[in-house]
Amino acid sequence: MSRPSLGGYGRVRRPNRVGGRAGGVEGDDPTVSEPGFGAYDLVVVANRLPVDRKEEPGGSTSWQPSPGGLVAALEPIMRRHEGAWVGWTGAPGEAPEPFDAQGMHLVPVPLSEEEVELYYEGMSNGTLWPLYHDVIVQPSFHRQWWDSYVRVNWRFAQAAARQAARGATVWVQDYQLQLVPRMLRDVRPDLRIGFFNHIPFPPYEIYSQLPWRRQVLDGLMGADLLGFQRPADANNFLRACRRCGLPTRRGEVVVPDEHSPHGRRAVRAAAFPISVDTAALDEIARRPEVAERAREIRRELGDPDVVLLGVDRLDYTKGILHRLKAVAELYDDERLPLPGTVFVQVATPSRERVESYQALRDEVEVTVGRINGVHGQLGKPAVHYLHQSFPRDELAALYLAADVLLVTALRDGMNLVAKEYVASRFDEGGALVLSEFTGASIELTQAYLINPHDIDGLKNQLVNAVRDAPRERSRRMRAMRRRVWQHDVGRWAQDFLQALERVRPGDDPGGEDGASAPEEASEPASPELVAVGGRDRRSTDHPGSDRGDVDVRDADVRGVGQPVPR
Ligand code: ADQ
Repeated sequence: MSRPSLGGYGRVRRPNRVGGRAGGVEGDDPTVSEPGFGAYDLVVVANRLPVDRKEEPGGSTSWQPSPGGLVAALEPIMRRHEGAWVGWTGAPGEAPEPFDAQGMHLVPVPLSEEEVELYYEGMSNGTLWPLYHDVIVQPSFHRQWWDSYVRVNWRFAQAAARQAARGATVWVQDYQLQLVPRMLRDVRPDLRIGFFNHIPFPPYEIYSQLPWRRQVLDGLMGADLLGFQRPADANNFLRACRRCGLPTRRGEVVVPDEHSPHGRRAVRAAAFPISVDTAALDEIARRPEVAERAREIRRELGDPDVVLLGVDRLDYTKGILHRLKAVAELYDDERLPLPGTVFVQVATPSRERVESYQALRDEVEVTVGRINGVHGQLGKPAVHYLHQSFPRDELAALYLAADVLLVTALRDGMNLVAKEYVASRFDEGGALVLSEFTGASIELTQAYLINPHDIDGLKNQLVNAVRDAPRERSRRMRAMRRRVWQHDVGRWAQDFLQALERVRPGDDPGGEDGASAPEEASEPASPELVAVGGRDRRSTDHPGSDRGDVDVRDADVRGVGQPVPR
């Protein structure tokens, strides 16, 4: 069976392939060739490195660990496996030489000013981000952005191929690098390749708008295991595959593969909901100085009866305007008494050069100003708005100070803020109002769940969260804490890597035991897409509903939605 023919990656020259053996890679420059293998058994490939560059007063630079769940999750594993991390420093221009920090080998990938604009701000954040988040904002489609995306993905793939030892595991992260799995497999078929999508994978009706929908699927298909936040995301992906003529069965896609002895291989798709470092957050929140700071925050706010809190990147997916609308109406209706209530909205600056983010910031700031204009008093704003980043312990103090955390995302892969809040509430106090459009809502079912588009419903649940008896609030918080203790970020990484370990590259997915034999597609493939599977499946396809063929055991294995005994 021939490999999928996708018509190439647009106008960009595809990387040359190294035939049937594992070997070296070629660079952007065809005269440069680096045969051989790297030294690392585990290579993480992510858009960003896990460190931030810090300019010291004397003009020198140092590297500080960048806070974040992914780094916390992977750091111990990276240390154990002698891992390398390939990523961008966050600043345009030349990249520093690879260096060692925090027990990891860090490999900076350079991005030019133009690539930051086209690949990062353009294709990643102007096309894929809005498309994958239910087109809350209209995605833009530009061929120049796509070309840059291909070029940059290839650069990341090359860098990873240079670091990976023979037979190593490479774990590619997120939507900015969806072509890397295929590019890597082409040059290094010896590798075990995993990919994790941190954001939702949209329904096919939305995904199909992408002019490069075939190429992106082909890019992902280079992986052995594709991880998604929710079973629904994995199902959306599998359905897109079927629509493109690739047979799927029980959470696997069968793809042609000339490197495999059987001429084909299985790509598994499953849900692995990401989480937080629960023990670390619990420990920070228990520090006496953090508890003292939480008390101080309430004093600074004027000792109100009720503190409402929102903590988000300033992003249109987070539903900040919906939240402000609900709170303002509750002030209007006097169902939230003033001045006894304050709302603190912390909004981290994000993607500030992207137009839709500038427009959102303006709208949020005008709205906050309007609410304070109507409801504020001298020295007592009704909404405190902080467009700033905070260190971990200050966030923990804010979480402890808040009676209610509001998470009103319109669409969110997971939402770690919700889990951080729960992990920090060792006192079993506080209440979580949580959008059902977050991945977190599948696990944190004891939250006050809301549909952020239903402003009346949101208002009612917010009032319930404020007014419910402390016993009821503690009962809910206790149940949610059990969940985040048992499913922390370490378990997420371990589950994913163990599932990737179980991939046996030589297996025949359509082999005699029939365990994972391909099934017929359940929907007609789009006529122009049938070439993806290497053969025309139209004659065997029959229209029908999406069978949602992520094996339900995927969900059970991860415990999604399952009550967890303590
Ligand atoms: P994000 O969209 O960035 O992540 P989220 O999961 O909530 O959303 O993570 C935000 C992180 O930033 C949290 O760790 C939070 O503590 C931190 N943060 C927010 N405001 C801050 C502030 N003012 N100062 C300091 N830190 C702040 C993407 C996806 C999510 C998915 C994650 C992980 O969009 O759906 O949960 O990746 O997979």
